Amino acid sequence: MTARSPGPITSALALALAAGAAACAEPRDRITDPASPQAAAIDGLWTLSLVLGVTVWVVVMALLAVPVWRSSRRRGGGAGGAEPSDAPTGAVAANTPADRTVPRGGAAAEHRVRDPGLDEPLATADPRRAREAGADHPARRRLVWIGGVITPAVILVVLLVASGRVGAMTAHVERDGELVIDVVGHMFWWEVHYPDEGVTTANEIHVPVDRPVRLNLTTEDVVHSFWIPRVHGKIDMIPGRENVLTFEPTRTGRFRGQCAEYCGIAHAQMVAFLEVQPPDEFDAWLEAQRRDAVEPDTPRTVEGQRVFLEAGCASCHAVRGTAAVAGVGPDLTHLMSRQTIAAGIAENRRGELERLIVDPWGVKPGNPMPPTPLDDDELTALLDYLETLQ
Ligand code: HEC
Ligand SMILES: [Cu+2]
Repeated sequence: MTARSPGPITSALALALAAGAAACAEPRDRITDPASPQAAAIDGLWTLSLVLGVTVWVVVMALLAVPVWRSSRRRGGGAGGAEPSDAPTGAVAANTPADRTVPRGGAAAEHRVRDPGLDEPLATADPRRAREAGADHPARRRLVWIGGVITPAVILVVLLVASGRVGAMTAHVERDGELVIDVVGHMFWWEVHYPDEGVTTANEIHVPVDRPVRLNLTTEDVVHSFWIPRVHGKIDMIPGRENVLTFEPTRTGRFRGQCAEYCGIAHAQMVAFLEVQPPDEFDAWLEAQRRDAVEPDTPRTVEGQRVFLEAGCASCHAVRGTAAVAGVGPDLTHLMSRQTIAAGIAENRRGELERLIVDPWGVKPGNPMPPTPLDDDELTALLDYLETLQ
């Protein structure tokens, strides 16, 4: 009994179809659909480069195909002695540079001359054709000048001017009323501060629509690269340096971002989200974030807070309004206001929180958070407490 496995072409087709179907089924966050003038400028430059590149490629391929097609036709339809191998050896050899280097009558020269596939375009017996085929024919010279020098120069100048303009449009300029946010890269999550508001959160950056945003980007450890393609290009986060990114989101929505510079084992799981909200929603969010964490008010949540403070969590995390003030991991004051945990890797649900506490490396390999051994009662109380951190 042998089952026939699909061939490589069938598999590739099936894969392409599946990828296409998945792309169509999930239209939620298309990175080629700009949501700010800065991203639109970058997208425009990308499209221009693509169109010019494809045009050049098509023209070059056509120029390459014409002589191949011509020579194959000549050889194929060569009636009555037009075969180059029938040509007098002397006339052919006179046109080949090989004639000068290879001893006359040598086996190599003989072979070259008699190989129609290799020598035919250059070593033709017809002197007129030979001149046409030569590099100094005026038509060829024109082709080299126009196609090889002038056109590439024009294309490069167009791209240079266009990318200079996009560079100027996307560069940082101070804008009136800009919202300042400090983003700090960590292995493998993003710390987010609103210095003017005294707010700290992680991984999900909230901004109002139609207001300029200024992100001050630094890193706590290695080089990361901050990239939310819907609003701007990539920019590195470099130790000892602050890089600035400014943009003005013009559409509301939740836009996915990604660390774009390899930073270690969980680099690919270092996701950020930009939440662009209507101004009143943003203000309400900011107001809620400014508050300290709510005091636990049931015996179970009081017990949960005790576990949190005593089981080691507080040596890495802060919960504003409690004794936990550490900044090694994300600020958990308003943990439940985030949709995802572990930098966009898991949904923010009780089951995932439990998994993160019991088996943090199972959720995210390389995650610096250690597993915490807790008995069932402690774990339940801790989860009850975490769920109050709205
Ligand atoms: C050694 C430091 C350390 C300890 C101890 C620690 N954590 Fe963490 N924790 C981290 C780091 C770092 C992250 C970010 C991981 C990532 O996303 O890559 C994290 C992430 C989290 C998150 C997800 C937050 C978010 O918004 O993504 C929760 C919830 C959390 N920890 C709870 C706890 C609890 C509860 C304890 C105690 C049982 C604990 N942690 C102990 C370092 C620690
Ligand atoms: Cu990174």
